[in-house]
Amino acid sequence: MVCKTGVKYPSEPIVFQSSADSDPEVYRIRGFKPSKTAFVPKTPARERTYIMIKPDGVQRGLIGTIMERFETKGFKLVGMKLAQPGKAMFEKHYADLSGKGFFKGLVEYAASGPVCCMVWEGTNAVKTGRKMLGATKPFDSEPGTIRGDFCIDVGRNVIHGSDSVESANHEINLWFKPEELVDWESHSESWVYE
Ligand code: DAT
Ligand code: MG
Repeated sequence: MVCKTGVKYPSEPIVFQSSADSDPEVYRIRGFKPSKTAFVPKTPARERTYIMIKPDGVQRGLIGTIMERFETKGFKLVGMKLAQPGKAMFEKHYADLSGKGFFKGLVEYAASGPVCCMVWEGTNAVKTGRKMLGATKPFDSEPGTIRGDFCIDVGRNVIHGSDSVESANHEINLWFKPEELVDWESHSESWVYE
């Protein structure tokens, strides 16, 4: 499948009718010979994830440093803006946590200053993004992760990242209008992906 930018998207699984149809490239990536009817994607899926630098990250001048990590990793920026939308938006964004004792404080903190909203695209962008963020509690975040390197308190943990493809799609739709996302072709494409 070829997307608008001409980049090949491996969204359609390969169906093996017989071992003769099997693709050696799949063996190399997966490390095993697929069964006759196995559904094996040729490469992992390209995804988009919603990453947001919270008010503490913005105030502390960490936007550039954090963006650099995603950019140098090889992910492609497809949307970015600074916003200060107010509490109602964060009540929606954090709706799954509305029953938690820290919810009120979380919403107040998130709405207290500008946030930097971004959409990054790439293979496994959601899970990799979470790894780059580090654990929710900075004490548990490994050094080398964003939270591990730049913060101490869970209530000031600098950054948000989608935790699944489903929540990424929901959060991208919540924060961005379709026309705010730019589908562009990176000249690094063939230097980042085989
Ligand atoms: P994450 O941001 O890693 O996805 P989450 O979705 O469980 O974590 O929680 C959202 C944010 O809420 C988190 O980044 C910081 C805050 N938070 C989570 N657990 C907390 C706690 N026990 N006390 C205070 N704030 C907390
Ligand atoms: Mg979360």
